[in-house]
Order: sequence, then C-alpha cells, then structure tokens
Amino acid sequence: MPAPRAEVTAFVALGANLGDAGQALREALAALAGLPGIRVLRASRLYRTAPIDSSGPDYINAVVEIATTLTAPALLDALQALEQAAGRERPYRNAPRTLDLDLLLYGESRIQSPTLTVPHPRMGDRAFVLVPLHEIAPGRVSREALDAVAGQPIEPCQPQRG
Ligand code: A4P
Ligand code: MG
Repeated sequence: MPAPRAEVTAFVALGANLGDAGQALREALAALAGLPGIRVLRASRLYRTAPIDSSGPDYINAVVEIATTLTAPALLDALQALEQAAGRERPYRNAPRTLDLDLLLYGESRIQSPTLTVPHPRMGDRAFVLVPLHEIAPGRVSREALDAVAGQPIEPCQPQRG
C-alpha cells in the first residue's frame, strides 16, 4: 500500500459578486470543509470590496487556510468543481461571478503550468486578498505590501472576533 501523502498547508481566496455573495462564500467554506483530503484550519471574516479590474456589484471576499493531502492540480480541480456547483459562468475575463476560488499558496511550492500558477500571480496587487490573508496569517503579508494596496476600498462584514 502506498504511504499516505503528507499534509500541505495551503491558502485559498474566495470571491463572489453575483446573487447572495455572502451566502455563496459561507456555503463554499462548508463544502470545502466537507471534501476528502481537506481540513479547514482557519477562515478570515468576510469582507466587502470594490471591484478591481472588474465590474458589477461590490464583491464579498475571504481567505481560508487549509491542510490538504491533495496535490496542487487535484486541489485546483476540487476548487473548480465547487465553482461549477455554485453556477459559475465565464462569459469573459474578470466577469462578475457567483463564486471564484483561487489557490494563493501551496506550501512553499512555486508552480508554473498552463493551468496553474502558484503563488497566485496577482495576489500582491490586491487588498481583497492581502487584508483577509493578513488577518489569518500575519506572517505571510508584510506591512509594505498592505501599505501598497491601502487605497483599495475594503471593509469587514463582521466585527473582529475575540
Ligand atoms: N489558474 C492559474 N493559476 C491559478 C490559481 N493559482 N488559482 C487558471 C486558480 N486558478 C488558476 O481562472 C482562469 C484560469 O486560471 C483557470 O482556468 C485556472 O486554470 P478563472 O477563475 O476561470 O477566471 P478569473 O477568476 O476571471 O481569473 P482569475 O485569474 O482568477 O482572476 P483574478 O485575477 O483573480 O481576478 N475584485 C474584487 N474586489 N474581488 C475579487 O474577488 N476578482 C477578480 C478576478 C477581479 N476583481 C476582483 C475580484
Ligand atoms: Mg479564479
């Protein structure tokens, strides 16, 4: 029998701006937690954010830290299956969406394939990723990186816990 794969810590960004976006993110979190090979370690609050390079209503965004035995491509497949189940359509790039799940970080891996780039290439430009990531993993986001996106509107939907 092959040895079980070791768990890898990964971070996933969640976003939506069509329909009940907050509900879509809560359901996606529950669905992620129910997938074999994935344990949810920590989830950020939900944040309301202005669209960046996109259109339509405000987005709801969050970031989740998971431990997973899935490979990075298998994790991407699982994330895309959840997007499809949430009714995701892709009429054009950066179109408004019912659910977007992006793989931000997968352990310390650097991946460059036709279908997967990790770390996510645009994560450093975006408050809607850096602010929730900083909430759950402050060591992963520098003060300089946060300062660089300070002009992008973002506000938590819930007060800070504890
Ligand atoms: N792909 C490559 N690397 C990755 C990765 N690390 N994680 C490929 C996920 N997917 C990755 O993605 C297109 C293709 O990227 C996938 O087929 C996959 O093989 P997609 O989800 O179909 O399309 P997309 O979401 O339009 O593209 P992408 O690259 O996820 O868009 P961005 O750059 O992430 O921007 N403003 C606010 N306020 N909040 C948002 O959440 N999101 C976007 C999307 C723009 N503006 C936003 C928000
Ligand atoms: Mg995406």
